Amino acid sequence: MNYIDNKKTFALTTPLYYVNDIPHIGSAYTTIAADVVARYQRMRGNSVLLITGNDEHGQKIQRAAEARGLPPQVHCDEIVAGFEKLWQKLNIQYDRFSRTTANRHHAIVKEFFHRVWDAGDIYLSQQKGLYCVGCEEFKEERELLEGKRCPLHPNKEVEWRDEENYFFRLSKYQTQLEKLYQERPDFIQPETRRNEVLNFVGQGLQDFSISRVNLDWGFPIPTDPKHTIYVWFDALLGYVTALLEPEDEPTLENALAKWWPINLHLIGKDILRFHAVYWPAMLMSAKISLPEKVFGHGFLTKDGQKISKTLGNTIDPIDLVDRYGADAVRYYFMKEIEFGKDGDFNEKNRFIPILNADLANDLGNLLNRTLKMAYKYCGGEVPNLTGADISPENPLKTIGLPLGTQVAQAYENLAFSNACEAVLNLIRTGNKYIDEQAPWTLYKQGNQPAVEEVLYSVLESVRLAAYLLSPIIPGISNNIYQQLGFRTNFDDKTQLSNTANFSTSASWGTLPGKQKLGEPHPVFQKLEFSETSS
Ligand code: ME8
Repeated sequence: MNYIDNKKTFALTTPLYYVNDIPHIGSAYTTIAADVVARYQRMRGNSVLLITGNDEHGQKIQRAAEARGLPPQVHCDEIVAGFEKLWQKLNIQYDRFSRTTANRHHAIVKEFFHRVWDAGDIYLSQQKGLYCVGCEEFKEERELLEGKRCPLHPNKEVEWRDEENYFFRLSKYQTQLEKLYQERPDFIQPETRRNEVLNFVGQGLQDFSISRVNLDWGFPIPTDPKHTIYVWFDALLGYVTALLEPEDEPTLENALAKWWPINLHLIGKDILRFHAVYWPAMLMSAKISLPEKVFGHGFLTKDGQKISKTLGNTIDPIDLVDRYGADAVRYYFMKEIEFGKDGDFNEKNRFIPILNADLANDLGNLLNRTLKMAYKYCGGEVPNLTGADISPENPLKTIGLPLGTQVAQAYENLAFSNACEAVLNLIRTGNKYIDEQAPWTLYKQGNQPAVEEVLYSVLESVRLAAYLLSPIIPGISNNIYQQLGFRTNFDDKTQLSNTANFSTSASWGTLPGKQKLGEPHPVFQKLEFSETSS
């Protein structure tokens, strides 16, 4: 394990998204999840490096630029700016933005190529087959739909290729890969994805071509510049380039010094093979240790249908955030879709009702009504109690005490939706508890100690909920913390990376008595369905 200043390092990646088009809701989905993991790891006091970026080379991008009548680099720069804008709007705190057109990336690709070449794992041969430019991948005929169409890109025909290419000796790594999957059963997650990979590898691995001819947009093969390096061979190394410190010379040694091995590659199920088969084999060939884990999540549909331009049902994530805010979008995807499974986006019937129920009615309302009572009955201060003063039978204390550990475990397992459900259970119980206890009646009866116990335990539960949900809804959590009288800023990376903070803050019963409360105001405005602005 790597320790820096006594902290564990945790490096994670999103895919480096293609720049053939403006960002897709799917890219937003993976990146939100990655940001949640990064924020959780920072909360645990770890040193975190979140890598995202763009994959800019290859035929698909070259054609997209041609279609717009732009030089490829100009096209890429424009699209990349759109990704950066989206990440800012979604409150994604990435540490590195990897662009495969960067000069330092070229240096890393060259050095890596030479290592694989020196290992004797690259040779020239004839490549014949059907190529899907959308996937940037050769396809077997049995993988295709009728009319030789790729199931992922059915609006485009695959193209016949018969050309001389350089090949990577993937087949040489068959046994080593199988050993890897057996010895490290967690390497590929979830289990269904692991099984897909075992099946694929079990059929026997074939060498794959890592160069293209008649394509300018990419890096030349260092030993034979008539060939261009295959986009995937180049793109996967974008993760390594991203590890360089800004002032570092771009060498593999420097890149691998501090953050390698990467702890988690978060990807969608569509690019599993590249990450769980090709990538470890490439690293084995270059004598580089392997990443810790590859997690392939499911695919999003819209109103039950595949999202595609042809169907005209794409969702512009920027428009969605503009209409509903970052926390709403982040929460919906993390809470409503079991991470790893496919999931649906339905704006009117699921997105809006769920956000209104959970964030406005349950969480927001509980804080708002309790704060108002704390002003009325306790002079605008947290009642002068600690968790230890609250009766062990108190239902909020019973749920609250083990909650920090449960939710931490859910985040560790990337079970975001379980994390949300566990917190919501506390919140819903809080609303029920306050209705049953009726502090307004207790106050009229002059039972001030009972009023204070009720209000303390509810305020503390809202605090704990805000803390534990802060990786998912940092804006709302900041707002709740301010209303509870704290100056915490969940967007401040330095403030959070302190291990002691987590054990205190994730424990029920740590809200300081007599803390001056902030002004009550709704933390989440009820959403109305609005038509897209575009
Ligand atoms: O594959 N549902 O880039 P890409 C969920 N450049 N996630 C989705 C999705 C959907 N409907 N559609 C896309 C590439 N995604 C390569 C990666 S990495 C070195 C190179 C997400 O722009 C999901 O994460 O096609 C998927 O794996 C990724 O976008 C594909 O992004």
